[in-house]
Amino acid sequence: MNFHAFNRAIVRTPSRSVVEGLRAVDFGAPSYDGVIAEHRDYVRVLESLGVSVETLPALEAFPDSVFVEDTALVFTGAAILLRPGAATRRGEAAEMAATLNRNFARMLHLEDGTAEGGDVLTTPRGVFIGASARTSVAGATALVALLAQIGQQGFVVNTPRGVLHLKSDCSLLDDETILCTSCLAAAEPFPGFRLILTPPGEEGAANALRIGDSVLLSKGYPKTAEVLARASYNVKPLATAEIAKIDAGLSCMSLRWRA
Ligand code: CIR
Repeated sequence: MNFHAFNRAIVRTPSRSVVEGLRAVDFGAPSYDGVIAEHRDYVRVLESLGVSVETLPALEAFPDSVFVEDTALVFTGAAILLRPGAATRRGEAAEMAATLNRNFARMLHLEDGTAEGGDVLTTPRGVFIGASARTSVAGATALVALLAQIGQQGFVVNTPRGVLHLKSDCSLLDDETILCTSCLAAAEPFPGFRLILTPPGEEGAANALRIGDSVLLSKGYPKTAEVLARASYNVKPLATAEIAKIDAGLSCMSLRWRA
């Protein structure tokens, strides 16, 4: 199976409250109009790549609810509803339940600990779950058991300390290759994979998103773009400067699967 042949996605319109989104370090609030523009361009690119996108309405009560990736894991035919670790985000999962029920024949629920989708990297060799400040060891362990029920093998690894999510520092480029920061690579969490490292100073580029034959990459990382182009990836730069102010990147704005 080609792990990037997504043809369906769920996104959520950013709420006006997105300007109050969680951030580890406050470099200033993102502008609402700026986030809307980045989200609109993101959806357009997904659609241009043949993905059918369902857009859910904004949720003002949840400033970070545009980052739907953290609420669930989705696979062909099955979804797992997660339990976000951030207290202000916990209710986002329940808001996603009805949509998942409509789209997936099988639905499982994480009942123990916490886990956010940003900590989960799905690959052809298994599903890597990063224990982090948001994904507890109990949540990650319970997730491994749920994954087994839908025929997926889960592995618990560590998200580097001080990094929000595992996928803040990595992304799957193809069935054998992961784009990864040096910091994450040092722990050797992905045995058997070829790693392409983000050049020093461009760690923020690691949260890329492969869709079909394209790799969506945050704008402003020219060295990473060059490394990927030289390795024959078809790079599509997308603006993420506003969502980056609230610690977000490209994977977080959608749930993606092949129907
Ligand atoms: C948060 O701290 O939860 C949000 N401000 C950013 C979430 C980004 N999610 C992701 O990359 N999966």
